[in-house]
Amino acid sequence: MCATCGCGNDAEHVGIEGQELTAQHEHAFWTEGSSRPTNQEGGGHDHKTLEIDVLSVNNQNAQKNRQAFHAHGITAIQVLSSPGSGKTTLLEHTVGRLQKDQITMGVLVGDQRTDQDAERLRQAGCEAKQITTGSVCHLDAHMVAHAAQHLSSWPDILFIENVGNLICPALFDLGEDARVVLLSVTEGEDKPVKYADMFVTADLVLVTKVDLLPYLDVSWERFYQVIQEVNPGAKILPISVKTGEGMGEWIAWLLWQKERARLTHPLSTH
Ligand SMILES: Nc1nc2c(ncn2[C@@H]2O[C@H](COP(=O)(O)OP(=O)(O)OP(=O)(O)O)[C@@H](O)[C@H]2O)c(=O)[nH]1
Ligand SMILES: [Zn+2]
Ligand SMILES: [Zn+2]
Ligand SMILES: [Zn+2]
Ligand SMILES: [Zn+2]
Repeated sequence: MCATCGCGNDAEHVGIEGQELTAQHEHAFWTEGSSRPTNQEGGGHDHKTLEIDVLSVNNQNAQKNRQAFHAHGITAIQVLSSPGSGKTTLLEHTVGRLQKDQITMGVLVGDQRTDQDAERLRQAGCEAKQITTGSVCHLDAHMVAHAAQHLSSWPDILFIENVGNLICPALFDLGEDARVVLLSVTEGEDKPVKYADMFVTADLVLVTKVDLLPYLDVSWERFYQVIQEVNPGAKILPISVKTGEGMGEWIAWLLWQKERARLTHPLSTH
């Protein structure tokens, strides 16, 4: 929840792969040494505790996710943007590229309703699990742990596609190693200033749909300049799935994240 708007107070209608998350349940993904999903021992809990301090509880859960990801040799990349900026499309086009580099990928994808994005990603050839957030406008670390538990194997890179929303997802650490924020050229170059929290937390900003720039009154340089002013530390790349522009740099960045995670967490198996 965005701490004040109350959008996350009610976790009752959260669905993981079409099953509602009930009040009492197990947390197998966080259990140390759990080799793979299903029927592992884990502590159950009462969701009322989540209301005490949503963000601090989320941070604790994110830390557990991070440890579990590293223990399983998973590099986790969170993908964020407003609705329709091209998150799922980019991931669909990423599957085959990573396969060429012998890297397996999986996706956990959040939407308010429907499993359409997960289905698209399965069609593209990777394992994908849908989280439906119901009345909640963002993913939290707890939902991610439950969805991860449904994976049939641990991928080298796990993408977590958040609900399309430039506001409160910025506040929630999901336990990822890096954050990618997409901004499509049709949204306007003022968005990084207006939705600064989102852009400040990005490790990589992808300016998407640059094939459409000839039809607009804004240049790539202008996007670059505005994003750089808001977050001087972020890497910023232009990308288009239509022309393939930027796809090579995107894949290189992902491979570097994988390598960085391996060097930072030498105990992980990958
Ligand atoms: N011209 C152009 N269109 C694109 C590009 N990438 C995505 N699109 C189109 O943008 C639309 C939305 O793309 P999605 O990938 O569904 O966007 P999303 O960010 O996953 O959307 P939500 O999950 O609903 O937030 C689709 O019609 C895509 O075909 C691109 O590089 N160029
Ligand atoms: Zn909200
Ligand atoms: Zn739980
Ligand atoms: Zn999507
Ligand atoms: Zn929210």
